[in-house]
Amino acid sequence: MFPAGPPSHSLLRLPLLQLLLLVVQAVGRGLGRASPAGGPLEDVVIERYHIPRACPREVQMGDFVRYHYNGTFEDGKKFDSSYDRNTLVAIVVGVGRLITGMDRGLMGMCVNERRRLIVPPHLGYGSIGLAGLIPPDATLYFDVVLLDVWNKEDTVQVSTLLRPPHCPRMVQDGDFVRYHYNGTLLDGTSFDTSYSKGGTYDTYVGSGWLIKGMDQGLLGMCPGERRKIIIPPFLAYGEKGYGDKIPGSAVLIFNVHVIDFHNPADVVEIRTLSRPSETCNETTKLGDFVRYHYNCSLLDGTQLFTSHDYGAPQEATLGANKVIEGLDTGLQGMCVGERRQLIVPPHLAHGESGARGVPGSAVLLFEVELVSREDGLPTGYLFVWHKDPPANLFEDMDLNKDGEVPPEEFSTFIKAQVSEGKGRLMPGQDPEKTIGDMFQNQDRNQDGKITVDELKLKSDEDEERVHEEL
Ligand SMILES: *[C@@H]1O[C@H](CO)[C@@H](O)[C@H](O)[C@H]1NC(C)=O
Ligand SMILES: *[C@@H]1O[C@H](CO)[C@@H](O)[C@H](O)[C@H]1NC(C)=O
Ligand SMILES: *[C@@H]1O[C@H](CO)[C@@H](O)[C@H](O)[C@H]1NC(C)=O
Ligand SMILES: *[C@@H]1O[C@H](CO)[C@@H](O)[C@H](O)[C@H]1NC(C)=O
Ligand SMILES: [Ca+2]
Ligand SMILES: [Ca+2]
Repeated sequence: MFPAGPPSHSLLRLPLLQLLLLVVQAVGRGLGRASPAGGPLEDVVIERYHIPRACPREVQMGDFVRYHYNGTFEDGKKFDSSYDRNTLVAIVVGVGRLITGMDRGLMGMCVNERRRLIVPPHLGYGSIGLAGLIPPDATLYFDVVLLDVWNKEDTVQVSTLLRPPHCPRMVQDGDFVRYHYNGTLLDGTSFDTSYSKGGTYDTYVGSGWLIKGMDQGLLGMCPGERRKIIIPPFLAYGEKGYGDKIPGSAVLIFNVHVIDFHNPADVVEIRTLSRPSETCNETTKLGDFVRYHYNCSLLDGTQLFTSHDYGAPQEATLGANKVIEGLDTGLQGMCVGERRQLIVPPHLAHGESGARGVPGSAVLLFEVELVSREDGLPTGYLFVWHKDPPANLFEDMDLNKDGEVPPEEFSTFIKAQVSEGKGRLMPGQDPEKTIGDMFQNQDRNQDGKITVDELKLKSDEDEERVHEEL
């Protein structure tokens, strides 16, 4: 994707430097070496007046460097400066592209180091000089600060800063990762950070959404892991750089903190923490009405919700679309008293956009404990008979035989059916309310009593339900 060799356009941007190079080559091959100008110095004098405390790497022959410099004569008069052009030098060092004095003077330099170089004429522009700029036999004084160094043989360098003791899985190609990062150049200049955006950076790994170096550097990370990833420019933004923050041919350092990741193919991960073996003869299934306690957090441990805040267990009918899909699945096959850990990927939770208190694309970690289980009712039903309803339903309901059924008679009748095990009410709601709702349904003209016709009418209408609902 990016050419690994030294970029030629950076030379075009520096007409003076280009001139210097051409002349240097002439001097180096012919005049300069053959007849040294005879200055007092044999070699470059290097004064390392600022050496940074940390120096993970020193400039070697063939490295690509970026640096700023000032050039002055012995009398202090400035003849050149990268600052004046507002462009630093980006070039391969030690291969004759610079004057020999500079090629030698940069060797062994650290990023952020500052050096003063004294370059004798025979390692500079010799006895000819450079028309209009450098007089013959000039000794040159350079002040240099190194900002960047890399080599086209470089690979992505990864160092783990913190690895959580528990690593359930590692990032693979195709995973969707949520992470925080701080991005700096080698000299420490910050160019970007996820923290300024109010959320994690979320992306697929290994699908070309990221610069190549990042696609590589994130592989194998655990949830919660912190890494430093150093990326050479040919695996980052190349010769062009990016925006006004990332210069061309810059090495990038990313400090990365992975919050969570998942794969679009993930299912709910279920781990049983404890299970009461003796009483576990019945497990939850689709359609069951369950009550459960839960704690919900992000993978990094951030607590989101807990049923303990509400003082009562959460209630749900499994498969009724009342809870996230991951819970509908994760709560099946449980027995009362069982505790589970569920890891729910976002496509089975709150998706890419998240929900109140839940970041988009977040993986959720649940701890659930099943409190109770009962058979549920089909959707829309308030009551079902376990067998056929009584043949003389209205007569049975009309307890005082006056031809009408007020709420009191209705309620007494239904409660009797339930307690005799002949039918059951919708779970999860106050029975009084359910019975009230049933009465309302049956009392077609809303006069506060059910007549035999009203009961028939309702039954005829709901032919399908006649055997199950009143
Ligand atoms: C070069 O000159 C500028 C302006 O005088 C100064 O700020 C800078 O520190 C000097 N030295 C280097 C290495 O750039
Ligand atoms: C980024 O920098 C901030 C401020 O220094 C720090 O709190 C945070 O932990 C850093 N994040 C990473 C991923 O290194
Ligand atoms: C399960 O066990 C309980 C109590 O031991 C019992 O009441 C119930 O009928 C059993 N259920 C099944 C399906 O065996
Ligand atoms: C949730 O957290 C509370 C308080 O830390 C704890 O008592 C409870 O056992 C946890 N698990 C469940 C399933 O509620
Ligand atoms: Ca009556
Ligand atoms: Ca009526």
